[in-house]
Amino acid sequence: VVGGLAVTPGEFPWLAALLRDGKVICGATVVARDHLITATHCVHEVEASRLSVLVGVYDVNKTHPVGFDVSHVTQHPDFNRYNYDNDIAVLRLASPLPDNLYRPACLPDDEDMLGGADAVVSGWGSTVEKGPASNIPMKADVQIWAQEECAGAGYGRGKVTPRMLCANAPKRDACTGDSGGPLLLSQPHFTIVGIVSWGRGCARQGYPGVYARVDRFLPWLRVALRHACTCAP
Ligand code: 4AZ
Repeated sequence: VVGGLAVTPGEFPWLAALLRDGKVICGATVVARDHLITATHCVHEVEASRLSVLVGVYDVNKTHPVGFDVSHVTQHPDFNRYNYDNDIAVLRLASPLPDNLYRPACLPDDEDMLGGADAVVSGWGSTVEKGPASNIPMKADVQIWAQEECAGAGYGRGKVTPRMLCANAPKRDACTGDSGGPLLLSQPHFTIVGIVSWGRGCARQGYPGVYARVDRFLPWLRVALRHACTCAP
């Protein structure tokens, strides 16, 4: 996250780091005791046995990564590896997380009105473009763009599909390593509305962060989650 502040330990109890072969590669979000949401591009063609998640961990360099094993990955069947359309995946854990370790984020309502809303992005990604990953999670308040503005943004027509949304603020953005992590509305309760997906560089003017738009995937998500969401608002 560029232009952010350090997350306080325990502040985002749904925020997880995704490990591949024991190394942090992406973010993820806990939505039920045995399910997380991430980006398909983080797990594309990776076997579940190589994946684990850190939950309730703050400094990812202090705890030599021992994660919770991922038992199954559901990639979105329409993921497009060229334009990152449908960049969402569900991770199932081999065993449920201990109750005291996490709190799930909520899923959004059908087709929420999001243009102009204030949201927060968080993760262990770079704090400057091309910089190293962060040891501790960072957060930044960003604003969600109207869908029409986003579709006509610097990226050019057609690059941003209806399954994506744009968000940023001056000098604030997601960055490399934040992929798969959440964009959340904090009001009225923490709700995952986006998944960090792509962008040109980080915090460049006219090039907002682009996110998978979670409300477009609700029917698919409910099945992939086996109807297990247990966010109690
Ligand atoms: C990345 O490479 C990445 N500024 C994620 C988000 C953004 C750019 C790059 C958005 O994971």
